[in-house]
Amino acid sequence: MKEEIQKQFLARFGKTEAIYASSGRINLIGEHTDYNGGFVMPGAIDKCIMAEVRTNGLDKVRVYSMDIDEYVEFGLNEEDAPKQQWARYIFGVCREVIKRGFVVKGFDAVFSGNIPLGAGLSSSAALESCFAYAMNDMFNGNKIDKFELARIGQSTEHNYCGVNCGIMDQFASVFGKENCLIRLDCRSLEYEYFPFEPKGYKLVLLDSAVKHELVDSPYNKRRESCERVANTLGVPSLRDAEMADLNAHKGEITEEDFKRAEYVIGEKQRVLDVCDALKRGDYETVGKKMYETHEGLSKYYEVSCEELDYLNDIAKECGVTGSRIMGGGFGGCTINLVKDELHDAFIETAKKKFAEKYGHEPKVYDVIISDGARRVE
Ligand code: GAF
Repeated sequence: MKEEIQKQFLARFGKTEAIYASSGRINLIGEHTDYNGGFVMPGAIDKCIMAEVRTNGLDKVRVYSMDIDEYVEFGLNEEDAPKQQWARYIFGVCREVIKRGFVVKGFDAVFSGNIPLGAGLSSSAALESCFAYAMNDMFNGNKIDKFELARIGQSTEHNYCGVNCGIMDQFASVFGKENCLIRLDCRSLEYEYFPFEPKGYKLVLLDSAVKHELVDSPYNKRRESCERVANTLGVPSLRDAEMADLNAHKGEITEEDFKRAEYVIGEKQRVLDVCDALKRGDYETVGKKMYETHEGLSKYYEVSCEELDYLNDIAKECGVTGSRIMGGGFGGCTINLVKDELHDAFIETAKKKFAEKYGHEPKVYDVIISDGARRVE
């Protein structure tokens, strides 16, 4: 990928200078807890967005997306926002850096990536983190700390892309570390690296190929439900609520909002249980909690879909240790914790059964937990 990007850059803009990358992410457990001030357990993966970037001495950005085969130019003022969604991520990052009092000057860029789009692996966070990292390195002597780099990506989603996401994806993309999951407290941003090399198990993603699009999706509505309930309970966020509090206010909360909050409160505890289980090397418990999360996301939070529920059922039938829908939902992948000896048979069965029912096989990705944002050259 690197050579191809550099070749394209040379052809379009002459001379190369620096190349940056940032990763997609998985999340073992802790879904839809980030914007509720709760805990998450993501890790960056060995699939990334990579960009060659060089200052151009102009007051505009010129950028070519190799994968979409589109070229866009935009200025750096608020009114210069491009129309193309992919370019808005880059524009948003530039604006958020500038709004924080840091510097962005005109630059040229060519980028590409190998993170499957719409699979729930946070290709957008990777794009944001890659450019946030580049802007910091090229124009600001790396004065912006990593927490702020993650917040720049998150604000880009809020202010330029219409998704009121939490901090998990950008944090994982910026802070990712080889072979480690990150237990992140999304309220304080305290984090701890958890070595994750489960001997005898593999992490497998099965991509349903159902389109996953958080913009204009009910994602923001889920967040609003949680905020309404927290308000009714008189707490800053659902992180501060227990089931007893929720039950005590049952009469003041709609049935739908109640279910959403019930899921979030349960999930908060599951992340902590999984951390304890990981410390003991107890992968059976980890897997059990993953199934519980799926059940919650499907029946209470209602962000799953028929195809992902079916993949989850197949995993259960095959004796897979843990399986659940991963990411924001409304399509995308399941994440599966599979014993080595079951791996091949599970994948074969999942492909066959899924294809019989939906006419196409799910895509299979084996993932390696890897480093996050970095300068490659
Ligand atoms: C998406 C969002 F971007 C994250 O912030 C998080 O809420 C996730 O959905 C669900 O856990 O990836």
